[in-house]
Amino acid sequence: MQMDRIWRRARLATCRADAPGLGVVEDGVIATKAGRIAYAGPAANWRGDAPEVIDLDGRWVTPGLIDCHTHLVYAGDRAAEFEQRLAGASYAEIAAAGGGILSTVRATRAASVPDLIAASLPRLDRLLADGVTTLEVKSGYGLEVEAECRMLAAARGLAAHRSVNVVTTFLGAHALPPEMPRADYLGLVTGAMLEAITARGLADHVDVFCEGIAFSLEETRQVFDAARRHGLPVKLHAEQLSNLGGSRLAAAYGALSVDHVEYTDPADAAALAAAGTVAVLLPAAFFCLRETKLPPIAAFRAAGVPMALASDCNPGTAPVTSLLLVMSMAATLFRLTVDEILLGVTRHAAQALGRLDQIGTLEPGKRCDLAIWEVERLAELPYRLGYSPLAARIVAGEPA
Ligand code: DI6
Ligand code: FE
Repeated sequence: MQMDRIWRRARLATCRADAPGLGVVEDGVIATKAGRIAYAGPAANWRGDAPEVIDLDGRWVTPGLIDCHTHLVYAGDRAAEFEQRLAGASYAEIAAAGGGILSTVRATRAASVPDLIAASLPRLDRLLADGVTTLEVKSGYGLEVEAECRMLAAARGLAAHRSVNVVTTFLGAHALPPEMPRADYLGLVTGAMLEAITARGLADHVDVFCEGIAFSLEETRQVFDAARRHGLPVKLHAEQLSNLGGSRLAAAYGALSVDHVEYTDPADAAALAAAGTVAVLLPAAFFCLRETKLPPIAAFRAAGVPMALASDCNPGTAPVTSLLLVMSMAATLFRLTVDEILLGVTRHAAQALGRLDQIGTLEPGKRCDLAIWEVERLAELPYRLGYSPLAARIVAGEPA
């Protein structure tokens, strides 16, 4: 059969669910046709040709990496607050003095869509240099109808500037804007904001920061009910700093993911597994906050909860733009295995975005998004710190 492009002499980590471990194929071929994977498997079973045949000389190929939790789009920065924190001020004290999330809200409200895109592209470029082909971007620094819409429009707009797939999440329930009582803001999020965002097709999911310093379990339920009325799947920032029961609630709503989960009760793992909810681990936020409470990883493993990894790229608690560094942190801080780390940025990250039918594994029919690596062993990806051995990034079958 005639293909558009073929990569041969590749070592494949297919990450397929029906294969053990990473579904490795030592002498592999990948063929693409019309942007999709037409074949990914052993050379011995391959018959076909293409105008372009690329010899990878034994290089490793993984699915293009997926960063399934970011706050990449925002304006301004918080380097001065970082200095205050080094001098002893706490995150909570800075927030109480009008800094923290609200300082990013002020800068973001003042930015146009082109401003937001221009501010975000350098961060995006760093992620792409690590082999990222899909990323999620959340709103949540606008906290008013038009500013939330601008953030999401900017996130969608990134795909017009770079070869990357962007998935968007409405996180109006990130913080309380200073100008409005709680109940009124909740009404705005579940009413006019969600209506404007769905009418303009700006969001793929809805998320809430369920936390003592943010939104309660009951408020989370209200936002989830509103998301359900609009037919949008939900995700949750759950148990980052304390346990309000967010993971259990998220599982009850069939959430795609619960994210952070340091304070999640190990007993909740069974409910997450039954609901097919992914636990998204965010080791860079853990690191930056000098957190010591580890997520209940043994319970997730025992119950079979899929674990994903993401950057949480944000100006406050995770100013990181390297997914490879996050993978390294998952190894050293969380003791994830190399297989868990790689599945965490491919198959499980795709599941956390509800996109497993499209991306996340090397299987026929999926979009041909690949990362090609100049490494001998895949362990080199989390092993090295601050070095990207990416040889090529392929998006929808095309070198990107
Ligand atoms: N969890 C976090 O760690 C960030 N947001 C969230 O829901 C913090 C965002 C910020 O400080 O700007
Ligand atoms: Fe986050």
